[in-house]
Amino acid sequence: MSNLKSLNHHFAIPGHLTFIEGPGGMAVARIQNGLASSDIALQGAHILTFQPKGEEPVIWLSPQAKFAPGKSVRGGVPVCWPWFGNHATEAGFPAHGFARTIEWRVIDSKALPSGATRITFELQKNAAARAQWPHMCHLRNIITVGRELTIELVTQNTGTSPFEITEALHTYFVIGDIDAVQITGLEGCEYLDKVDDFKRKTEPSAVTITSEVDRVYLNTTADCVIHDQKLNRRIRVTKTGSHSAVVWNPWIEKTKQMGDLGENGYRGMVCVESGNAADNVVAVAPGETHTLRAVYSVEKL
Ligand code: TA6
Repeated sequence: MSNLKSLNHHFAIPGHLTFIEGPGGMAVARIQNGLASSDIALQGAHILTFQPKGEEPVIWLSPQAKFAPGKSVRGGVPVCWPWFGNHATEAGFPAHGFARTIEWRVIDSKALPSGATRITFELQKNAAARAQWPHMCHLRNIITVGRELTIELVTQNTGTSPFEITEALHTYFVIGDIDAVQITGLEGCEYLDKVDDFKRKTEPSAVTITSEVDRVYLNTTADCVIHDQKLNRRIRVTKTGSHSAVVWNPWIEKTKQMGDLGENGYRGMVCVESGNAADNVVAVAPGETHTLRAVYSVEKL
C-alpha cells in the first residue's frame, strides 16, 4: 500500500484530515476543519501553512521555498532540534539540528470536541541522526489546528543517561509590512545580538525592524505579541517550557544572499521563535519528558 494510501487508511478523518502529495512530491497532512486550515509536511513534521477561517494566513511560506528530501523548507514552522543554531563543536553537522529535514511518522490523529483537529508525529532517526546524536529518546510533535495553532514538541529520554538539548519552533509569521510592525513582550530582556558578534545587550523597548535583526533573547517566558498595523491584528505567541525567544528578519542583503525568500520576502515576514537556546540548555534526565509548547492566536487591533 502506498504511503499516502496507508496514511489515509489509518489516520484520515472526514471533515478534518486527509493526506495528499504536496510540493516536491512530499507527503502532506492537509487539515481543513470548521475553524481553520493547515498543511503539514511529514518531512520535519513541518507546518507549512496555518489560516484560521476569516483571517489572513498566520504562518508565512516563501514563494521561493524549495521542497526536496533532506532540505529544510523556507518558511512555516521548522523544528530546530536537538540543537539550535550551529552545532557547538561539529562544523559539519546541520544548522538547527536534523529534526527538520528527516521523515517523521504519524502516530495519532483525532477530531476534538472543540472542532479542532489534533495530529501527532514521531521522529524516526536515520543513520546520520543516530551518528550525530546517539542518545535514546522519543521526539513527538503534537499539533492542534483550531482557531489557535498549538504545537507541543515533546522530548522523552528513554535511555539510562542524561542528555542536553537546545531547540526552537522557528516560526515564520505573515505580516502586512515590516515598516508597520512592532513586537512586544521582550522589553528588559537580555539578548545575544547575532548581527553584532553575539554581544550581550538588553532590549529597552518594543522591537521594531529597520535592518537585519537576529537576536536570541534569554531567560524569558513572557508572551510575545506581533502588532501589525497594516493587517490590523495582533498575533500572540504564548508558550510554556520555553526560556528563550528569537526574533529574526534577514532584511535586504541577507534576503538576496539566501535566494529562497522571494523578491523582498523580508517585508512580509518576521520570525518570532520559541525555544531554549544558548544559555538556556535543557537537561533531560533518564525517563524524564520535556515539553516545549507554543500557542499562536490572532486578535483584532
Ligand atoms: O533563527 C535565526 C537564524 O538562526 C538566523 O541566524 C538564520 O540563519 C535563520 O535562523 C535561518 O536559518 P536556516 O538554517 O533555516 O537558513
